[in-house]
Amino acid sequence: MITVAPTGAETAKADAPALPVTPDELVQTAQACEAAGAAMIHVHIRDAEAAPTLDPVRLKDTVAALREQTGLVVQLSTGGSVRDPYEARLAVLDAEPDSCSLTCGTVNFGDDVFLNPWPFMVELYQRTQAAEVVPEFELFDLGHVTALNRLLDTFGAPYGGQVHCDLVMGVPGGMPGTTEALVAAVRALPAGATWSATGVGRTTLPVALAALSAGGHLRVGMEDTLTYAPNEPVRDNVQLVERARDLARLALRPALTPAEARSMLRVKDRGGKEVG
Ligand code: KMH
Ligand code: ZN
Repeated sequence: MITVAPTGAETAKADAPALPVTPDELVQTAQACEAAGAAMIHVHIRDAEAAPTLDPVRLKDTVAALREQTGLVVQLSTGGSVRDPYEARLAVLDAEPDSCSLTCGTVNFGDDVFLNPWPFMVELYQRTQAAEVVPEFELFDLGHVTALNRLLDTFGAPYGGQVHCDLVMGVPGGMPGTTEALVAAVRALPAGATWSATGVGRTTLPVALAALSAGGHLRVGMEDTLTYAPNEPVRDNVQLVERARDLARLALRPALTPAEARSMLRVKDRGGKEVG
């Protein structure tokens, strides 16, 4: 499964003009990435000034637009930006996405701190269960896997029953984007969990190759990667999805369709665009 994370919350449009920040840009990017092989989209939205926002109306409209105009599994970020308050992050679920991110611990994030204390994780997890939204457990560090196991042991299975994780590697402050770190994290995952991996910045390719060889899925996109090769900025999100699709083909692990991804993740059927 290829997930595209096209926007993120930390890069300014001025620094990366190809970053999709308007609703139209986001839908067009989503459609092009779906055609290139993506099955899920990890969504951060921006306001009219292209600043990160968790505005509830904009979130709802975005989910509706993506559902009408693509077949992608729609995953909203509950991480938001490093400055978003907990209440706004919890309220993301009101937009009724198929899936949401749920980060399993606090991590230094460059010069900032991405806060995910245990009580916040618990509250968010219980809200995903009540709202029938499939969480994707974001693991930035090995200790986050411990917290994930504690969450499942204490509060039971996620909605749908499938535990799905995403290793976010190479963040300055988190686990390094290396094969050794990936193997250590995967070994500690609960039995039966599915997982993807993404390597931030220059760890993108090593992490993708390690994930493919270890049986994982891939997340790519301009949220995580702005440089395609040394001295070559990323052209757009499609370029990153196409590279992931080609690597997966080479590994004889062709990309899942959105329908196959829905079935693997056991997302709730909320209607939306018919896909074959
Ligand atoms: N913007 C990062 C601080 C998520 O989407 O859940 C957090 C993030 C994780 O992007
Ligand atoms: Zn994100």
